[in-house]
Parts: sequence; structure tokens; C-alpha cells
Amino acid sequence: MSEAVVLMAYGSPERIADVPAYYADIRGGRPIAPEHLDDLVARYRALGVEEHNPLNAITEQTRAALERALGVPVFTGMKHWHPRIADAAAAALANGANVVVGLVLAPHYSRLSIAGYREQLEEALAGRADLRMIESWHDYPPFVELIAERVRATHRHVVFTAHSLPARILDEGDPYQDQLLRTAALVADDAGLTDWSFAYQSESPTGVPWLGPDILDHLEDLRTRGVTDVLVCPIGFVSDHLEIRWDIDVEAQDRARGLGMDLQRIEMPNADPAFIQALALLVEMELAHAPR
Ligand code: FEC
Repeated sequence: MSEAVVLMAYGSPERIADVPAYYADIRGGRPIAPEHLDDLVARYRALGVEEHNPLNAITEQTRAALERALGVPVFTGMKHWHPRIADAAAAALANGANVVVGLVLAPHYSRLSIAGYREQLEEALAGRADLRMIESWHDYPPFVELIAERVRATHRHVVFTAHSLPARILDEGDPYQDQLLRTAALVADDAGLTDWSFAYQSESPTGVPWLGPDILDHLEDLRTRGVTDVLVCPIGFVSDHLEIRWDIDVEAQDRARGLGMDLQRIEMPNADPAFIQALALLVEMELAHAPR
């Protein structure tokens, strides 16, 4: 048995000139309003993306550390940018892999998120290796404990957050929201929190209703309830990228400041050795299973 891991992430444009093509990939051929593109370019520029993107460096650190921890080749594949998931699958096959573990750097399953990663990987492997896809790790104890450590002992009101999705997923029986609320409850329980809530973030302007409450409205609501000190814990994400560095650190921070609130957020797991160990164990458990 020759094993490899395809480590998948959403992906981020490498340079500012890539943003139109990157956004087009996310939109999958649907039209893009020029003002939305301009706004996205401005957000990346504000985070220092010009000829190089520091956000992609984190994924590479994670990949390299996971490969060292496992002693198994790990290839990065991006859902919306390069290297693509298909490139990673091709590299794994060229390296002789006949068992491929698919791991997404996002803990919660939705048909609008993880299923898309799986489809791209399955299509690229085309049956040439045994695919062991880890579809969700939202209640995986080492992940829950790692996040609980970051909120334990806080005296602040903890707001758990995750990327919003179009609200229709609830009618479709998608497990995304249940998994998010489960992670939040497990972390709160582990850390002994009593004062916490959950909100969504990063809604896109697509003209349809998205899951709420949005964190910006939620902050206002908390303020009216007398909360002044907030700790944001983005359980739907694992690294510092646009949705953290802009949506939380700039947008939510501005809203909190305007409301006279003090907002902090936890450090993201990124390539923290404890997080890498947790991911390595998750992959090892998947490899230990008999082929399906
Ligand atoms: O750092 C970076 O450069 C990329 C950060 C990034 C992450 C991320 C994660 C998720 N998204 C999810 C769902 C959607 C849906 C749409 C959508 C749109 C965008 C846009 C950007 C973007 N997302 Fe994202 N997402 C990241 C970035 N996302 C940029 C487009 C501009 C904008 O809206 O700001 C709407 C698509 C459409 O227009 O139809 C839906 C979900 C996740 C968490 C799971 C995962 O990481 O895959 C779900 C990181």
C-alpha cells in the first residue's frame, strides 16, 4: 500500500492580478458585478496582497508540517486557485500512491462546501487510487480540545462564528448548521463557558437570503443586552485568511468599536504543532480503517 494525502483548502489568489480569475472561479460562470470585483480587489490589497500572498504561505507551512508528522507525502490542492485539487491528485498518483486520504482544511460538512472538494478529487483520481475522504471533523476531540484551550478562562462573551451559506440549505436537510452548533456546544462544554453565542460571517452579495444572524447585527444585539467585551472564536475556519483578517479583524472590529465594545479573537490554529498533531492523528485513523 502506497499512501498520500491531498490536503485541500479554499485557495487564495497569489497576486492582485489573479483576483478577477479567482473570483470568476468562485462564481463558476455566473455574472460578477464590477463593484463587487472592485471591492474584493480592495480587500486583498488592504491585506498586503500585491505580487505575493502571505495567506497562501500558511497553507504551505501546514502541508509541510503535516508531511513531517505523518512521514507520508502530502500534496496541497486548492478548490478555487492553483495548485488545483486535480494537480494535487496527479502529483499523488505520479508519486505512486494507491491510497489517497482527502482532508479539507474546514471541519464542517455541507453539500455546498465539502461535497465540492470531494467531487473535484474523485474526478481527478478517476478510480486510479482508493480514496479515503474525511468529510467532517467537527466533533473530533483533539480539535474541540485545541479550540477550547483558546477560550478557556476568558471573562468575555464568546461568539463562535462560521462562514454563512444560502439559507435554503436548511430546507435541503444539509447537516452544516447542526455540525456548527455541535462544535460550539462541545467547545463551550469543554472550556466551561456559560456566556456564549453563535453567529455567521462573510455572507456574499448573491441576492438570496443567507443564514443568520450575521456577526455585525449580532454585535449590535449583544450590545443592547449589555455585553461590552467579546471574544470571537471562528470555529468554521482554521487559518488566517481573508475571512478572518478582513471580515473579523477589520469589519467586525470596526462595528464593535463603533458600538463601544472591545472585540478580541482567538489565534487561529494555522500550523500550530498541536493542530498538526491533531490532523496527523485524524489521517492515521482514516488509514487504519479497512478499505471501504
Ligand atoms: O483567504 C482567501 O483568499 C480566501 C478566503 C475564503 C475562505 C472561504 C471559505 C468558505 N467559503 C464558503 C462559501 C462561499 C460561498 C460563496 C463564497 C464567496 C467567496 C468569495 C471570496 C471567498 N468566498 Fe467563501 N471563502 C473565502 C473567500 N464563499 C473571496 C467571493 C467574494 C465575496 O463574496 O467576498 C458565494 C459564491 C457565489 O458567489 O455564489 C457560498 C464556505 C467556506 C468555508 C469552508 C471552506 O473553507 O471551504 C462554506 C477560507
